Amino acid sequence: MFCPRLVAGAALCLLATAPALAATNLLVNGSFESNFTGWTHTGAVEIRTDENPSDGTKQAVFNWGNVAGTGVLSQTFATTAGATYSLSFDYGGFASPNPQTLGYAVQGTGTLLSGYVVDIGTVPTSYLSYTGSFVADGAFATLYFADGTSLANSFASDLVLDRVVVQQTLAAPVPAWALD
Ligand SMILES: [Ca+2]
Ligand SMILES: [Ca+2]
Repeated sequence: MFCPRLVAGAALCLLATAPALAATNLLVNGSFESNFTGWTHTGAVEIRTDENPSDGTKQAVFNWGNVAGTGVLSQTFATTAGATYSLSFDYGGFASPNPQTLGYAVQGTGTLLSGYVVDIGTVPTSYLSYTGSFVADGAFATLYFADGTSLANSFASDLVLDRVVVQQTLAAPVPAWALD
């Protein structure tokens, strides 16, 4: 606490507060409102408006039509080694109640986070939200999404992704040498 003495007997005290971490999305175009801007995409993934986006008017749709789940999306973003980040996204299946499988991973120098989520198709898309966290190990990390839906389960169902957000939640610890 910082208490400069202004006049006899009176002190103005400023509470010491940790610098607030701005809750900004570190990803470019995480809601796909600018189509694939900021994302690298391969395989069966496209931007659509007609499967009930969870945020805005556009969404990423994997395995649209009766094709196997081959779509991959990725985006690289700057990180601070040792800092903690959250990853969140909305996902769902659209149309027939076939299970739609979405793999996700965050790769820095090593694999920082990975797993997969599954949802069955509904009309309209009923979204589920994933939230996870990871600790960065370098100056950059890459977020990957990969469709793991089989050809059989892709028939009459699609996998939908929207509102992808990466935020820093904790700063890197102060190194011990700086505390001396
Ligand atoms: Ca969107
Ligand atoms: Ca499909």
